[in-house]
Amino acid sequence: MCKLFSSRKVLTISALLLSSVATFSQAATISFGGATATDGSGLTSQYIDPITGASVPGTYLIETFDAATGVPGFPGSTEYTTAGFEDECAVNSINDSPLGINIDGNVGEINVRKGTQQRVAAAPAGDNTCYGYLTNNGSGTSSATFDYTPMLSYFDNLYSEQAPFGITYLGFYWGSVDTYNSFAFYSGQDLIGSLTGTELLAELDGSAGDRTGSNSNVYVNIEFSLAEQFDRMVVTTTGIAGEFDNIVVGVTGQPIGQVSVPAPATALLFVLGLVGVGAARRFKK
Ligand SMILES: [Ca+2]
Ligand SMILES: [Ca+2]
Repeated sequence: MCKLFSSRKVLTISALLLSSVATFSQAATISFGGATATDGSGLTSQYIDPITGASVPGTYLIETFDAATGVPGFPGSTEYTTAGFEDECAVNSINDSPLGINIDGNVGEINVRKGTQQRVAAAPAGDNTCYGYLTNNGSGTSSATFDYTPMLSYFDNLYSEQAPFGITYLGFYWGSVDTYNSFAFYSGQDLIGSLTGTELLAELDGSAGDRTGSNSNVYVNIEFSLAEQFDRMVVTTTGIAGEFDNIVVGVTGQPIGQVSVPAPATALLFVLGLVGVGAARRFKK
C-alpha cells in the first residue's frame, strides 16, 4: 500500500490575470505529498498504482523517463538521453506516439539520465531510476517547453461529441528543489499560473538543493479546473539543475483508458510529459 500524503499541505495558486484570459477565474490547488513508488523512483502520484505503475481507471498518464516503461513498440525518444544511458533512459511520450507531446528545449540543457553526477544533476531522493533534468550548464537561463496540444487535439478528434475536456491534473516528483528552478503553465500564449523553487521551499521550510530531505524532494500535485486547464508547461532554471521524475497528467472529460492507441493492456502507460520546476510566481500561502 502506499503512503499517502505524509505531509500534505494545500495551497492555492492564484491565477495570473494576464490580459485576455478572463476565463481563468478560479484558483488551482497545489498540494504536496505522494505515494512511495515501488519501481525505486522515490515518490509518485497517489493516482498511480504504486505497485504496478498503472493508473487508476486509465485516466492518468505517466512519464517515468525509463525506457522500460514506455509503450511496447515505442520505447520512447532518446534524443534527450545523456550519453551512456540510451539503453535504459528515454522520454516515453514524445513525438512519434499519437499521444505524443512535443518538447522544445536545447539538447544538453534538457536531459535524461540516471544517478547523481557532481555539477551535473542529482537524482531525486530515493530515485534509482532514470529522471529528467534541466540545466543551464553553469550560466544563463535555460528553459524547455512541454507542449500537450498534440495530445489534446488527438483526444478532441476522437471525442468531439463529448463534453469539453482538458488537463486538470499534473503531478511530478521534484528533486533537490533549488531557488532557481521554476515552472509555468500556459494556455496558448496566456500564463495561467506558476510555481518557483523559492516558493516551495518557503512553504515547506526546505533547504535549497538538499538531495535527501523530504522538504526539498517533494511530490507536487496541481489540480486545475477545466476553466483553467493548460496546454503548455515551461520549465526554467538559472542554475544546476532542476530534476524531476514521475510526471503524471490527468485528463478530465474523456476516457483515455479506452483510447485505441498502442497502450499496454493494463496501462503502464502512456506517458506524457514532464516537468519540472518552477517559474514565475504566484502561489499564495
Ligand atoms: Ca524514472
Ligand atoms: Ca536541484
